[in-house]
Amino acid sequence: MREKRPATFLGLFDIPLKNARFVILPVPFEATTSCQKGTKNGPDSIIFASRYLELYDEQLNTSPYLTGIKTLPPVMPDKNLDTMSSKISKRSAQYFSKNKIVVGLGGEHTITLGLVDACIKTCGKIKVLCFDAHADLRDTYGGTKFSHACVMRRIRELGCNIISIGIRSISREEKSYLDTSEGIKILWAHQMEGDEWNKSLNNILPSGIYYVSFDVDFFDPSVLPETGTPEPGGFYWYETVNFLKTFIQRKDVRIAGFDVVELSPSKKFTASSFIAAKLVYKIIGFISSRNNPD
Ligand SMILES: [Mn+2]
Repeated sequence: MREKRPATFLGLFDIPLKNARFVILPVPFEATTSCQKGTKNGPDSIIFASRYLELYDEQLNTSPYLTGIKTLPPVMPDKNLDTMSSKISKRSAQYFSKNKIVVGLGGEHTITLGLVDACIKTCGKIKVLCFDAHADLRDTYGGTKFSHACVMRRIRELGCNIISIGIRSISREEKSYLDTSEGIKILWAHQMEGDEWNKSLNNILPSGIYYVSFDVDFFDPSVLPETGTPEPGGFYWYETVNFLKTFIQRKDVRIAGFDVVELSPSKKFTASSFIAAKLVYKIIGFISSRNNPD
């Protein structure tokens, strides 16, 4: 039984870094969550649930873990929000620079800033594709520039283009910023009804190197209720996974790293944690099953 195995992603035994194509970086950081607290328990809960997933993927007819997945020690939280970001950046840069695909497990959405910073420093010009219910474009929130509600604005200030999809909650201040800024594109949830968004979105997403940030509140709360700030009108499992498959397997797109953030598990053993864990493994599977190796 795999539950006797280590407390690693999928319960896999440790492998040397050189044999890993993916590194799982848990970041149990929570300082500014607005609504439902508990995102600091996200990484542990995802890892716990992942140990019960099947290693074989019937959609891909492969066992994606065979490409090498190593779970790293967590980045321990720091009280200072600014230094936490540079701590995450320094840790993850060690792996981006070795061409590893870094998989950040949050934690609140703020952790994405450090990960993207490291990704830019080592991969150069990248684009950020963000799945989220919220625009996260505030300049400050709760008295800090490093709130989860500001993360995409801070990332834009790093100089990379952002495409945010599934957005269905934004303030007037953020909308004014959006209307007067370049380099940020939003696809609103109300424009993504029906089956067509999968195709039309792939037509407008440019080629290039991407960092993907997945806030689990992109999903409808009926799919995944346990998140920091839930919003109605979200997305379902298959439309999301099918979009990810088409996008990730495009020959003109490369994924340098990704994160899954904002899971706020009420207890260790929940459907929301399983869904987040399976999402991580699905994305790993889509990246590792591409015809052209990265
Ligand atoms: Mn969000």
